[in-house]
Amino acid sequence: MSFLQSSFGRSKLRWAPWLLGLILSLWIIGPFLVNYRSRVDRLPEHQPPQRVHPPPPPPLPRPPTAGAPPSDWAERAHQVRQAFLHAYEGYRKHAWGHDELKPLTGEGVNNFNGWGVTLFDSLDTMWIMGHWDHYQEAVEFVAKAKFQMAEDAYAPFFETVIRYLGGLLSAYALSGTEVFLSRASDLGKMLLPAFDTPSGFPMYAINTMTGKTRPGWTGNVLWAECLSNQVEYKYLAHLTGYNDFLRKPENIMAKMYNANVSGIFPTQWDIGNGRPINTQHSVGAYADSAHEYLLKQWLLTNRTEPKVRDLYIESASAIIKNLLYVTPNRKLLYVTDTSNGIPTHNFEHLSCFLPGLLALGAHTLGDALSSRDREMHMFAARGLAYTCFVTYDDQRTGLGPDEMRMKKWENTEDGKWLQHYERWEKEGRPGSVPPGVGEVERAKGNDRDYSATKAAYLLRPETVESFFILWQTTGDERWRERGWKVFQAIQKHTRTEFGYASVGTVDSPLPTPRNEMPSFFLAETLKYLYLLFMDEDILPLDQWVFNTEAHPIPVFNWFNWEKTLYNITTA
Ligand code: DMJ
Repeated sequence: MSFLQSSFGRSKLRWAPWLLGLILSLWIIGPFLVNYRSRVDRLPEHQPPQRVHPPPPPPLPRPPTAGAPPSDWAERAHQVRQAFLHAYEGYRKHAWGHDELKPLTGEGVNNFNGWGVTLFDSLDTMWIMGHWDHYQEAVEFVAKAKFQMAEDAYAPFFETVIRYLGGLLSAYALSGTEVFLSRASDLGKMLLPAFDTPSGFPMYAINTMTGKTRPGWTGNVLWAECLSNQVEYKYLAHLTGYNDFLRKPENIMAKMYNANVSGIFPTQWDIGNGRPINTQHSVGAYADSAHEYLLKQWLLTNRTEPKVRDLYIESASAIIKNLLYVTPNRKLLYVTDTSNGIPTHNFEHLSCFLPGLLALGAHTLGDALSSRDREMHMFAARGLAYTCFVTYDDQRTGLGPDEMRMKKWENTEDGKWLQHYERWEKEGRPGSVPPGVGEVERAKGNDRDYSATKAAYLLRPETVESFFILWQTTGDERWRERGWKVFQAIQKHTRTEFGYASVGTVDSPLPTPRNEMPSFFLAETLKYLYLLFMDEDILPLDQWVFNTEAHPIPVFNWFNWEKTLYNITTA
């Protein structure tokens, strides 16, 4: 007989041991219950927006029905999938392990560190298109990557971040294959010494073994180089919790917030004092992806960082005001660059990403843009993307030149798009669209309102990238039809026995091919065309942010502990 039984056994207090037991249990498990309850309450805030990790593989397009013409979009998507296969298998067979394929001679070339840039840049496209055998083989290659280099060699920081690091992070996000995250973290760390400059802006190139850096041709830093690492490093910081991955690129953003630049940021910056050193304004080379990363940083962290959003709005509105012009005859809308406020009237293929960016902004910024501005940004997007298309459609190959000189008005100011826009508004908005947005006839002869200053087509993605975003944001099928025309021209004029080749002269019936197939053709051009033709919305724009090399990165929320640790202020 136990002590408790003997004391309480038959007395009125015989329930007391049970009561004591209950109190004791509550005392032990109570705090857990309370804690669990508050954890459950906090969960929604901690959830990344509607993402299952990893999401199931995307659907594949229908293979063509025997003999039928490719009349529907699934069949067109299938053709792009086959084009990717031709390019990748050429690389795999003739240039495996090298950076890029020489598509005329069937050899490899090492022009981006010699680590196999085409393979890294292609990982997510293979996943999206469901090329499983090639994907699996590539995983094994990536698993062994060491990112080593000779003592006197240098990796270009910008290209290495957007192609290798962006490729790894995207492949990890899509597939959940852990080795991609490990390699991304290795590479991210090896590149960090590039930020160790007095300003914190990255040096042009770095040796991944020694950490030694070297400047580029300017001796300073281009704005695109400063602001084209935040998307990749922010996501990497979120995945790993490694402080420096966020601190170093955020330090650059702090310099931008305090730079007191109103409107467009100049193209060159002093790597010592972190101040602008020229007055050139551009959306083309030297600046392009920096404009992109203002909006995309805001989107990436689920629209919670208004400071960077406001920089985007200011700069996009200033671009519309100062850099957009229409040509005198065909009223082609274009974006140019200025030096000391004087426009050059050059229009680069590289700038054809801008219409997609403006459309993405108009689509996502909500009340942060007035309704007039939202409509104007959207009209600018449509007009610019259409001009990009016209510059393809006018040529005998159907491919667009890399750079053009646009015809200007006698009085340059008369060509400013904003003037035409405001006049159109004052006149009661005649027709349904402002000047520079309507369709034009195909040019006969040389009456084009522009001439090519660089006549090559380099397999670049910017035009079809914008078509994809315009299709996603407007649902207007004409963007898909235009993309289909571009794809057919690519098939006709750039396909070789071994892969696809850039061409030297777009306005010639038999263009001269060049012995180069840039990795961005597989990472970007074919991916955007594929997504444009797929009927399913595989990567919704409110859940994924494409880095500047078209690598989709998932939207995420900072955890509370991250906000505290990294000192992040959110709205
Ligand atoms: C790509 O490597 C990237 O899109 C970059 O931002 C600039 N352009 C090339 C392709 O044209």
